[in-house]
Amino acid sequence: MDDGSGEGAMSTNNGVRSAGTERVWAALDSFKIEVPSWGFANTGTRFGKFMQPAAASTIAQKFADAAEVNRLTGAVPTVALHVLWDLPKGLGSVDEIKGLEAKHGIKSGSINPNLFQEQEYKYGSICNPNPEVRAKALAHLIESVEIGKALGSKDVSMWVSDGSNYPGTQSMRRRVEWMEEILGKTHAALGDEQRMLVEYKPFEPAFYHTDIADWGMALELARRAGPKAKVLVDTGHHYQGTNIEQIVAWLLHLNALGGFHFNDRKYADDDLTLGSIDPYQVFRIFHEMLSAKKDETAGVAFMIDQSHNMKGKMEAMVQTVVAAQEMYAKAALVDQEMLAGLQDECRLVEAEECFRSAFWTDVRPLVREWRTARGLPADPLDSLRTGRYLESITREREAANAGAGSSYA
Ligand code: AOS
Ligand code: ZN
Ligand code: ZN
Ligand code: ZN
Repeated sequence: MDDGSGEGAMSTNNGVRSAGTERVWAALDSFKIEVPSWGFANTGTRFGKFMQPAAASTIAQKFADAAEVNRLTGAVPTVALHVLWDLPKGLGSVDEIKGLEAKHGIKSGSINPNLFQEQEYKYGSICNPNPEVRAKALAHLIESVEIGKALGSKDVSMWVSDGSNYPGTQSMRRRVEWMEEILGKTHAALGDEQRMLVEYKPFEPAFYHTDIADWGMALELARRAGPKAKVLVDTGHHYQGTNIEQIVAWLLHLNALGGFHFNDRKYADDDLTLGSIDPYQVFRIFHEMLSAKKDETAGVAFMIDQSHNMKGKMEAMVQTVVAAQEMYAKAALVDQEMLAGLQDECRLVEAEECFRSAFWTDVRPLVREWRTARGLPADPLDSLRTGRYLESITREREAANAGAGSSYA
């Protein structure tokens, strides 16, 4: 069967590019993904940290690292910022960030408020029964919105870690009302170009109930907050077996998908590098994006949310961006028209094979050709290893990263 997707590895046939190749190049040209500042810093598990000599500690170092990933892959125009970790002076840190943007040629991406680290948030932030704590959380959210405005960044990504650990210890119902009120006020502060992305997660750090546990709750909260609020899908934030691509399809249909936090997992919110466990999952999500209508996917933000502490920070990030580009290229190989025809006729196996053979096509030679044509390194990971950047940051940061790895922070 000519499934229209097997031609991926060869970009030309007698100088004529196939339709699949055209689609892949167009997809790669448009593919952009945001890296998280925290993905370059030392992180760990609750059992401890293993320090890496080249890990970034300052926002200047994180910007430099993100810019290097962009230089190697051509796909990373923005870096996500964490208000507490990257802008310790709040709005007072904005000038420094602007200086880094100018220096490195990449922009600030999503602004991530921190509603989980302060002692006051022990029993919750925007759902805390104490009105003073809620007011503090709201003030932080408003400041995050203002930071976003000052930086010209589009998205404020809201991960609300609130929840409770034992049945009966909190009123889930009253907490919904408190949360709605604060999300509404935060939405009201947004500028014309800004959006609020509502992330959901069923577990951790709370292990009985989480206030925004799934996409239904996130969707309803976003709707009630206002038209600039959308849902953020973190791929690690689902129960085992959840059909994530179906959630994506629904949110696209409802024009409610704001963006993704990409990572991979085997068990829970493991934050492993993208595609390391289940590349087919990534492919299936990208397929939903590429087969949706253009107006449904416009503005959907691709962001990485990983904190790998075994792989080198730079290596892990480059590997992830490359994996994302490859999966996106594979998804672009699917011949949508042919697939739709096979689906309509319920030719199940042929439809599945059309889909699957795009996934199984080795697109790496094609992606390499695209990289070379765009003046990018043909093999980003190899360029990272053989280039000077890693060596020089290791030398510069080694002393600062020595020791102090045993306590979790
Ligand atoms: C936490 O599990 C979420 O994935 C958050 O999106 C993210 O890791 C956090 O916002 C970083 O502070
Ligand atoms: Zn996330
Ligand atoms: Zn997470
Ligand atoms: Zn995660």
